[in-house]
Amino acid sequence: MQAIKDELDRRAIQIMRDNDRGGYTIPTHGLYPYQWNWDSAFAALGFAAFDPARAWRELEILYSGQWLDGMVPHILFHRPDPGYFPGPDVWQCRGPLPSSGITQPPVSLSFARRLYEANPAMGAVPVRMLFDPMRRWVQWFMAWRQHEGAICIAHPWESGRDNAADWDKAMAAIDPADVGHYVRRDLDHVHAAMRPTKDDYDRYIWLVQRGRRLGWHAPSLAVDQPFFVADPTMTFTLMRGVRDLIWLGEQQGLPTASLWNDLQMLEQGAETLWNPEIRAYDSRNALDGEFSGTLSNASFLAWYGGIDRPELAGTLAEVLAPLPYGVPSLALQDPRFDPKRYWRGPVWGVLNMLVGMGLEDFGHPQGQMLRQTTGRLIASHGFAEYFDPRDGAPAGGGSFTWTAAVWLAWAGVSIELA
Ligand code: 9WN
Repeated sequence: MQAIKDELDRRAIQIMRDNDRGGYTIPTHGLYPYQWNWDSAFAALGFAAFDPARAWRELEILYSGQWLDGMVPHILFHRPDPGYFPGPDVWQCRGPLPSSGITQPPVSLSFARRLYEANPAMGAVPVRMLFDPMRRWVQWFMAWRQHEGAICIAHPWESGRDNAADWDKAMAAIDPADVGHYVRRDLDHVHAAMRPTKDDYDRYIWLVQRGRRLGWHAPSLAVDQPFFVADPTMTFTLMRGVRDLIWLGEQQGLPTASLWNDLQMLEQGAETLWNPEIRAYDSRNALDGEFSGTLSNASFLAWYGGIDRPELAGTLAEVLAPLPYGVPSLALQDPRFDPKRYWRGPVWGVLNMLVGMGLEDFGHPQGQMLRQTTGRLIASHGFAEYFDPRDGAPAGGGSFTWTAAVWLAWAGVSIELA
């Protein structure tokens, strides 16, 4: 058994090294040739298992792309690559590095704490350097993405769960008739059945065009928002991030007062996402107040955010029961369930890990179970981008950084292979 684990460790490390572009990591060769925000945070955790200094470098480079207003972009386009659309020429942003104009879940705030805890002597300098940029990013979320205390997305890509069923109704309100001609590049790499539809893409690009027209100026973008949905992914990752940032600040004697206020507001906001009809956290359209009625893997991030809700454990048990590999991105019972299509059914190692870590923090046995399940999924089906939740068949891109990182940081640690 030890030999199998050693071989998987070796392969995971090799993937991280192959995707390393000298200080930052791409998610996978071909499909995603740039630095993505939350992928990079997972990459840092993966590196921490074998090269802690490199782990901090990943975060430092990510924050070097921070905008003056505090936002940390979802993609940094360090070197041009025609293999991905939309590239820097489409976004036309004004940050310190060529970037996209939207953000992604702030898991890097929490992963910085994990890096620090693993080696406080090495972490003291990077924490002192990153603390203020991190705090400014939190302020940006509270100023420009907050609605009744919950954190919203202004583009489906911000959630990291691009084509989740959560956004269907809100996206339907956008008329992308004037989007014009564009050429997708993702379909050169992955079968169309595993990717978002053309209807989705038209709206993704239409929202980018709107941002560009408004110069990516946050106050202008906030007027007559066409899409603004309060998202459990953002709300709970930020909530956890703020808790961990407070912890880091206290370790290093840095100012945390504003963060306590933010945390209180986020805790109130989380309550507005509880949908009693599905007995779980749900996304809520901030423009009309309607819940989406979606049981997704983000519905179970509450523990990760620091909230224990016994009723939620019952719903999770029902969602997990019919499937062998962890939390699907959409519950099997949902008529919109599509086992291969990206965030509308497949299992993602990263979400299994966040949900599992939260459960473990509260001592719930489901956490350890998810860790073992995810470990076995990767051991038998490889380091794919995501997996069919019914049989674990690999889907999307291969040799994926964050799946390797999940293995090294969590799922492969204390794995019991049969
Ligand atoms: C758009 C890189 C990213 C992940 C997202 C995932 C996917 C991009 C895309 O890939 O999104 O940001 O082009 O499909 O949905 O979570 O960060 O791995």
